Amino acid sequence: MITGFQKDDLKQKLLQRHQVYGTCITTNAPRWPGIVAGSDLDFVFIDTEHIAIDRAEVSKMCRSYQALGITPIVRIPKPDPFLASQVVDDGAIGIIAPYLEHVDEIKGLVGATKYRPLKGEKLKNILDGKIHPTNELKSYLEKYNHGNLCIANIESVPAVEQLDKLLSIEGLDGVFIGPHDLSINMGIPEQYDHPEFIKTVKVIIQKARKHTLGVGIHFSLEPERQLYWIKEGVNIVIHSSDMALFSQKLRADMNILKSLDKNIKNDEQNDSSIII
Ligand code: 3PY
Ligand code: MG
Repeated sequence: MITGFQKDDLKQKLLQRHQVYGTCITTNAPRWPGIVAGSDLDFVFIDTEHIAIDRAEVSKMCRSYQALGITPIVRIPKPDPFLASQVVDDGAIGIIAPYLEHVDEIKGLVGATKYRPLKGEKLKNILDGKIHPTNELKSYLEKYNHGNLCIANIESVPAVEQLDKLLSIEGLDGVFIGPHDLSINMGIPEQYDHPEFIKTVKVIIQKARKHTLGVGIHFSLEPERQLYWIKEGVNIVIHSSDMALFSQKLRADMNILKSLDKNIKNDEQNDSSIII
């Protein structure tokens, strides 16, 4: 463990309204955590919604990043509290679930991250405020789940329509805006400069800040897009992914290398035309 790293580092930074920085990680290559650690990130976002990584690999990734002082946040494939508490057992500090639109989904995820390992009727009654845990149980659960983060992926019109209700759930720490799903749900696929898209993202940011939650938007495009949204109030910077950065750089480099090749071919063609 890196000296000084505390499990609740990211939570504290968010509470103090600091900017935090991370990227999406899709590879389980053993050398990757050390390489990523060179970029001074606060967190990594490990996505198991769209990326095929199995449970043991996710756990190894979480523990490696944690050992390097980087907070692992894992997106589970669906808003299932059993999956959420499982991934925390496996070493995730933060969990995100996609496409949240219902109060009960967020409550279930708060239960899984803040009241783990409690489940079933008792947890439901506590979350609904019908019963209260004893002081002993409360302090046990607080200690057991210290530093855990519960983050909601907001990425649809129905979610935006009842955002205040969704974001008022106690125990929720932050919002990740999914621009791809949101734009598709709005009927304007990938039109990230569309005035309606910009207006909607601004509403989500303002509401998240009003509820004192961290908020970020995950773009795999140029950093200027992140800068724009940082100026609009984003404090969780989820920039790109290993896969996107690699493919963008590889494509750009190949274009440079092949342009030389094209020049040579053009020269050869010119030469041959001279010969002819
Ligand atoms: C989206 O763009 O929909 C995402 O969920 C990005 O992580
Ligand atoms: Mg999404």
